[in-house]
Amino acid sequence: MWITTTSFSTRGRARVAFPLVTELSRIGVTGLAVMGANLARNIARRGIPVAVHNRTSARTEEFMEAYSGEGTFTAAESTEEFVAALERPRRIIVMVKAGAPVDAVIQELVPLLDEGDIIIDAGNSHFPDTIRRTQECAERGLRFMGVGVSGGEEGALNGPSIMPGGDPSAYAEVEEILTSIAAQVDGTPCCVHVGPDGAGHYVKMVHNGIEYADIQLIAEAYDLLTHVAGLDAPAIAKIFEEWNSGDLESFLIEITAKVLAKTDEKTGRPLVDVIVDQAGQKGTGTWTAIDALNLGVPLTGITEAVFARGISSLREERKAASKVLVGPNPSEAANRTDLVEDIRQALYASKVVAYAQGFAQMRAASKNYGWNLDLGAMARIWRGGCIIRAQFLNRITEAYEEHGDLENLLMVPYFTEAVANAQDAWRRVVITATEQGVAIPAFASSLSYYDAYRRERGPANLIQGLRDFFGAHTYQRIDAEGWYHTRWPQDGVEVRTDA
Ligand code: NBP
Repeated sequence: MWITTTSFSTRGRARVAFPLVTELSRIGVTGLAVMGANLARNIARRGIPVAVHNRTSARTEEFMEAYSGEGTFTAAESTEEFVAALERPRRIIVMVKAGAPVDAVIQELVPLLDEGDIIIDAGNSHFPDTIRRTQECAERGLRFMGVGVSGGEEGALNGPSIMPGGDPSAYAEVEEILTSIAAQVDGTPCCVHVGPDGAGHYVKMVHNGIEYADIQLIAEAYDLLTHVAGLDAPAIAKIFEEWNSGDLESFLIEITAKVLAKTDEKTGRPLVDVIVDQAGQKGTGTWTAIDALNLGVPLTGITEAVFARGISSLREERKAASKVLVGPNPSEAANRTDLVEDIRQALYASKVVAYAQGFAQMRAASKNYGWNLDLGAMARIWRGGCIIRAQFLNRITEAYEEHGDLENLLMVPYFTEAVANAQDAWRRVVITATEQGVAIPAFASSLSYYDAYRRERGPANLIQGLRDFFGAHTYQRIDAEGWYHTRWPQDGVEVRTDA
């Protein structure tokens, strides 16, 4: 039965009457900024009654004014009303700014909830926070889920990629709702239970890290096409459009063509030429790099992408340095006819490396945190809805299906061959960019990773010798078991230290 709410405050605005439903809602969403509002609408459009709430109730009013006709919503002004509007076990999606706001919302909810109720943090929370919150909620008999949601506002509304982490019993209570609102690819929802506590937010974090690497590689290709091949933005847009029909087919390549093709209405110039070259970031790339360092995983592509955003933000310093620090003289030879195809291949090979590194990190994290991640399934749920959705992810899923617990994707024949075929072009691009003075941190570091990874014997023997010399850190020998130290400055005699 529909009744008209009288409890909803208007905070000085004209009173607005919304139809309110007396039946209990199956799920609630608190936090009605762009992501929460769109998720609530997505759920309601599937015929599921949703309770909605926001700290500042004017936002709830605006939501109801705009979208109440899209489904069955119960608008709650207070947290108490919100909780009372939900069937049990209560399922509450928290979609507020990551960090302290999530804790504030949990603190408000906890005293109002009953044993077995489920709090679902669907924002971009840092996984250690999710592990802590899971523990704190469990101590009060509540089930907590950390759920990664990718796809931006459009994805939240029409079908995101969803990475749910948390207790399997809690997932069972929300599986039907989450899989119904997720993007669907080949009839499969882009949503699968990732693992316990922080696993969902971890996978979302690495997804965002890979997104950083993907975007940085695209930016480096654009830089080379502009400053070495001498092409303008509309010409480069056409190149990206062509690239989107091959191996590189993906959402990011598709929107790169669109961004480059856009003309600025004010100046008549390509819009990209009037955008300030200073990249923002919200932290997930940095978190990914930090955890890779903690785990000892070489994650060069994503980490260089984070550093590249850092150097982009030093705009005033770069302006001053451009007048002082000299680069090479531009050479005509650089503008080869095959340069565009070389750049395409360098981009593809570097992308393979970035994904190989990201998946290697998830493998290491899975072991370290005890998550038992199904990496093939992670690639499968990234095929639709999310920012890094790409054809390419099918190959990664197949690789895990065929080869099981892979140490590194580069060892799968499909990727081994792809990189081997691209390597000559990749090396030419790195050489050309270096000769021309164009920074290509992600291209170059990915190639260096490839060269380091494929070497049976690298130069770390010398590093160990030096460490033993100045710090008696000891070393292992290639021809004997055990650990050794040489008394370098004293008598030069080698002694076994673990015997
Ligand atoms: P924002 O990250 O901009 O957060 C705004 C929301 O947080 C508002 O509802 C605000 O309520 C609420 N909030 C804040 Br701020 N402090 C609060 C507090 N102490 N108690 C209760 N509520 C509080 O919203 P968003 O862009 O929709 O993103 C939501 C989450 O989704 C974030 O974690 C974000 O990182 C993640 N995410 C965003 C995207 C994207 O494309 N935007 C994509 C994927 C994931 P108020 O109205 O009262 O101020």
